[in-house]
Amino acid sequence: MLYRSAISRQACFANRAFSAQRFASTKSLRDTLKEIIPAKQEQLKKLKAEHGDTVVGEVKVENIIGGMRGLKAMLWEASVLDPVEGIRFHGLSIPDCQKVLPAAPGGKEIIPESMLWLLLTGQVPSAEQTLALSQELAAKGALPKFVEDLVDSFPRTLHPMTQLGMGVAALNHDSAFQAAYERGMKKPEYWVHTLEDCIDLIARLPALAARIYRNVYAPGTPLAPVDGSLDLVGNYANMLGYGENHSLTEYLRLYIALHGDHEGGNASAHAAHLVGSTLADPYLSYSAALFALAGPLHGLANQEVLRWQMAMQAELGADITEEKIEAYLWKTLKSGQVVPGYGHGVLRNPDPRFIALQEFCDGKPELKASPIIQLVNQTFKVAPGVLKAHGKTKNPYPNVDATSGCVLYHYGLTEFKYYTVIFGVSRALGALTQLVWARALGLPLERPKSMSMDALSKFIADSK
Ligand code: CMX
Repeated sequence: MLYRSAISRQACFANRAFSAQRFASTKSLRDTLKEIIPAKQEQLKKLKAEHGDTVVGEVKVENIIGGMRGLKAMLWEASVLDPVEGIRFHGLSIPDCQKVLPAAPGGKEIIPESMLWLLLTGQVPSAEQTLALSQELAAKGALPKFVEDLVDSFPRTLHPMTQLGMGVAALNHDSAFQAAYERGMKKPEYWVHTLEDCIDLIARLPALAARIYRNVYAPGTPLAPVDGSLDLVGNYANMLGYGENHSLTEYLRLYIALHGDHEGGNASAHAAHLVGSTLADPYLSYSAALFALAGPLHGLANQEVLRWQMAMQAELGADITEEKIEAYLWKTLKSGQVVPGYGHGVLRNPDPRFIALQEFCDGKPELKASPIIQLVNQTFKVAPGVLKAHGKTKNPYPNVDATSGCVLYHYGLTEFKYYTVIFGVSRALGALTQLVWARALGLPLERPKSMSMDALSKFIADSK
């Protein structure tokens, strides 16, 4: 609870919680979607017809030259990010989700299958529906032989994210959407085949990601096959070789569920949306997202955080005080580097995902006692003050990456170059959900208008 007070404004939003439907029927995922899609299509039609020319905001020169920051220009259904209170998935905050979404059998943390169901439908699934989805994913989880061979042919030195993106792109060999498109399917069928591809891809990601891990970090060792009795993350942990570690498996469930979506404007989600808008299939669209995620300002930050915290630990020695951390933070900033794990393009408060992961740590004595996690906590006490004094970042608070890798490290998953791959397994939940909705709603090709500096200067001169 130590961290939750840091976002006390969240309490003001309590009344808005649970806008998602709390109790779904026992219908299948496909039947649930079939039932809700017509109403959403109608909503969009009405918005277009009745409010198509309503002005939402203005476009300033600073938006055009500033990475379109803050510009409301995309439709994204599954989640909305408030700068102060953080992410809500169909209206549910992270603490709401922790209360209502089913866990894995024998576990306590949100199981990603239940988050996927929520993201896709806006409804909270029952334990039975979640289990049925787990079983479907496990049944579809094995990789085609040619993809195994492709991944096995990569040099060990190729970054795991490059391998993941290439593996995902190659899976489009079996794309149901692409095959149906070539047969001349009609528009109302688009979402059905998109959904099939999305479920198949989510199902196969653990086997692909685990194979990359085995090849890069433990070549020649056995790789467990997908086990039909396990959930998505149970299988992933098992294939990574950590199936016996219940705490790590639970952590991965929580991390993958919470990281599943962060509205649409972040680089990976937006890349999937942009590429998907060309009617490229979900495999090609999501491989684009993975290459965006591989950038150090985005998903690669979790590997950078650990590298930075460990360098700090090595330099400061055993007796680490807040004064020493403060001096180290200034040294980082004065050398022109960013403090990894701090700042955000939208958030202006500590990231609730960071808080949820810290609370997970608080509940485990071994994590509370872990020197690297203690260092994360100490840094959290000092860094916001230093970043405020530095005066550049609009958000001096931690984002989710400030802690995510340190827990993996504690449990023995010490290969930090691999951490973004786990993020990549997770982000599929939200980015692929939106592809289903984009096809169900018939969203068009994305095509913003660009301007040159000369054209901008002329526009400014002419408008004086
Ligand atoms: N340390 C030092 N300087 C920082 C900073 C940090 N953690 N965060 C932002 N700044 C600086 C920016 O580099 C920028 O400086 P310039 O004006 O010299 O270019 C200035 O503050 C203003 O930036 P901003 O508007 O606050 O932040 P942006 O939206 O441009 O960037 C982000 C957001 C995340 C890329 C940035 O905060 C950052 O680089 N953080 C560290 C890397 C990190 O943790 N990334 C993970 C993001 C989480 C995610 O992808 O989900």
